[in-house]
Amino acid sequence: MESHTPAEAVKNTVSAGTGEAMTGEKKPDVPGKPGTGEPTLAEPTTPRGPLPPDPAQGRPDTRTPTGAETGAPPTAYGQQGAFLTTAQGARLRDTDHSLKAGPRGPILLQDHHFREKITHFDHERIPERVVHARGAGAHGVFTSYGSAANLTCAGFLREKGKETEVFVRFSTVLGSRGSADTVRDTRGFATKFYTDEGTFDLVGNNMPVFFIQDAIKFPDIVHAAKWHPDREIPQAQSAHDTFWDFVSLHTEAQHHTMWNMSDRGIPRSFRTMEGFGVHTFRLVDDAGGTVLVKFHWKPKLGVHSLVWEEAQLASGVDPDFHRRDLYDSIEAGAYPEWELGLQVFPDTPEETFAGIDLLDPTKVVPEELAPVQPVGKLVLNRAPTNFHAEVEQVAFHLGNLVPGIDVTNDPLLQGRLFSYLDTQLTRLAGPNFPQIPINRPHAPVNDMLRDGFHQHAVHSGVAPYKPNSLDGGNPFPTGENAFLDVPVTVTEAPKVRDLPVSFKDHFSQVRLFWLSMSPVEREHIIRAYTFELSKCYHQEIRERQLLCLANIDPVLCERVAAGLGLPAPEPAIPLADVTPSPALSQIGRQWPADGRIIGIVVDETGGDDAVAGIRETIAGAGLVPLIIAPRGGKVGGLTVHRTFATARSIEYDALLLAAAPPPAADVAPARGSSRTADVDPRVNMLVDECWRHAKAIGGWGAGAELLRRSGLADTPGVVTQESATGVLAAVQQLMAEHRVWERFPATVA
Ligand code: HDE
Repeated sequence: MESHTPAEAVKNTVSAGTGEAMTGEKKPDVPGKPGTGEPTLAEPTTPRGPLPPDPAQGRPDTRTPTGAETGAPPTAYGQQGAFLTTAQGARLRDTDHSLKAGPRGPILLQDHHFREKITHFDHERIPERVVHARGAGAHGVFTSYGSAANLTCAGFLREKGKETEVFVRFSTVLGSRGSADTVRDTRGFATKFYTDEGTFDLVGNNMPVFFIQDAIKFPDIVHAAKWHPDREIPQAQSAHDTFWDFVSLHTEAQHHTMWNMSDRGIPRSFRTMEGFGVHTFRLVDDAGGTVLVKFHWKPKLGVHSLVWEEAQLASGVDPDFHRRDLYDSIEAGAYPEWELGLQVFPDTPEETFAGIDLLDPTKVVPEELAPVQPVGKLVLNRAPTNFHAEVEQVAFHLGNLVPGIDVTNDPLLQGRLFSYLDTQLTRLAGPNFPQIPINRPHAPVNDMLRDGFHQHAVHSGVAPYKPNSLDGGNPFPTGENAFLDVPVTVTEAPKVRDLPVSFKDHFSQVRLFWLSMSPVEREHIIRAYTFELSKCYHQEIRERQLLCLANIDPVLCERVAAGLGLPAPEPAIPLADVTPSPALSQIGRQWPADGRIIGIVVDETGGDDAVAGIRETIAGAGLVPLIIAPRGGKVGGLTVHRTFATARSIEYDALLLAAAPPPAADVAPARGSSRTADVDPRVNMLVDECWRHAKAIGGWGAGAELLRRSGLADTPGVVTQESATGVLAAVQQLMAEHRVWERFPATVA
């Protein structure tokens, strides 16, 4: 391979001077056009300096699935050498013109490069996931605290300080791949632990319960919740008739439905979501002893949500809101972080704890009854290099278990064990998807799986069967560090299509959730039900859902009924007597504000002298300061990050006003009388939005004056002082509680 420095390369490519961007080749002259003396077909100009290949696009590992080097020559892989080639490695002179019968003629079938290029392009997309199609992922590291050593022999959990590489994919459930991030929905939280003992996948959600108790109903809930089949609308929404038709008829879905209607359905970002394994799993220790556990992810920054108006705005203003936040925070070094925790229960034959059936995935065990015990830390520190290769092609599977972790008989979990492997056969086109780089175990593999579509390995040996003598009997089963199917006794029972009686309680835990919410969270839940049911066309569906709400709580039912203009029905069953679980509420605690974003509004002059210092203090505290100015570029020596044309409340966790910028000449003035008509209307809108979205707001100097004139200065969470540093300190304190909820006194106790 010829080697050139990048500088030489650029010089060489540009010097061709043909107007053809960066190809380094001359355009063939067009016959009939007054000639330049150049031949009709381009001479092979042999560019001396194309840019060297991007190292990030290096060839995949040359390991076979057994972990051994294939010894394959490098030419077997793409993205090598300095020059453009066909997929077969033949160098190309031109990739911008198809081969034609004359410059004005039709394309020739013999143009193999054209056909190869277009054919490959035609097949670039793979089928999107049937659910969880919209998502984003990142790489990271899991570090074990060693605190689970007495519970499991799984090395990645047992050894203190042990680091394990992970890949996490977050997702919404209902929308298509291109749908918006901030819709009201459950979020997927799937983690692939590449452990030394094989890959362990924890394929969970940001809610601890599920809509159905038996996997056989999954197609029903998904068909009901996805778009209507006739028009394929609405996209990524549960606010439509078929969803509410199903959940109102199928009351075991009521618990998960209330989680969706709560603030958990509209997370602020992936890094402020909890994660749950949902099902109960079984851990096995060295001696074969077992406990039942539920997995929890606890975000370092706390659990925070958007407000509904923000979620709706973001769907239009920035549909990639969560994806962007994930990658921006990683890039800024504010790595998203969670603790993995376990709720631990004795493994009794009843598989029940405090009267709660541990096999029922519509139930939680309140943390007050079984505390979540931290066992390790997850840090996401690397964005994908190629979204398709990693995020699209990653394939999770509940059956990816390691020694020390086993499944239970939860009927939802049992069905999932089938589904995840099955779906990849279509989505990733055949059975060899575990060989795709993102899916490759980091533990050595020595399976006897052979051939099939997209086989990457060149397996050696003649006897891929057991027992064999021809390959010396290899490979050998072993009991050492091997996966153990816990020999749980399966009770002798008739074959039935049924569920345990304990699964029939569909309302008590929904009431528990409702009563555990703070007043402001209840207010949000009421509004969410009212919004969603208002979007249904069928009166009988609304009425049936009100009947369900009556079985949960009379205040909830009455308020939603009032919003719909319907009478509130009486409950059909006695209201459950439950003890609330404060741990379920998101509000009322203080959290670190790391990586949170503070917008600073300045004018053409860049605000006052305090701004530069304030910006540094914010960045020094691990937060992200964004300067918002009338125009891009620099103002008063400050780099502008957002302009008035692009700044909306959704992006900021708090807003500081260092100025009261006058209206720009090209912006229509505010209509009607306004106490702040002399201020740019977009700044007024930003301040109003931040106030409505319960965000901390501060101002000094002209900024404080603007807040006073707007009538906001004496309202909760608005700080006006002359000292900029004093304002910032007060705003940071407010941010620890995430929002200023006092602005909206709740009307439900
Ligand atoms: Fe999934 N689910 N699921 N699911 N699920 C899929 O697998 C399925 C369930 C979850 O980022 C599919 O590769 C069935 C519960 C996540 O790639 C599919 C049932 C929970 C993801 C599938 C459930 C989940 C999926 C679609 C009922 C939380 C995204 C594409 C028994 C504990 C993973 C794919 C990613 C994806 C089936 C219920 C979480 C079809 C049959 C409960 C996070 O296999």
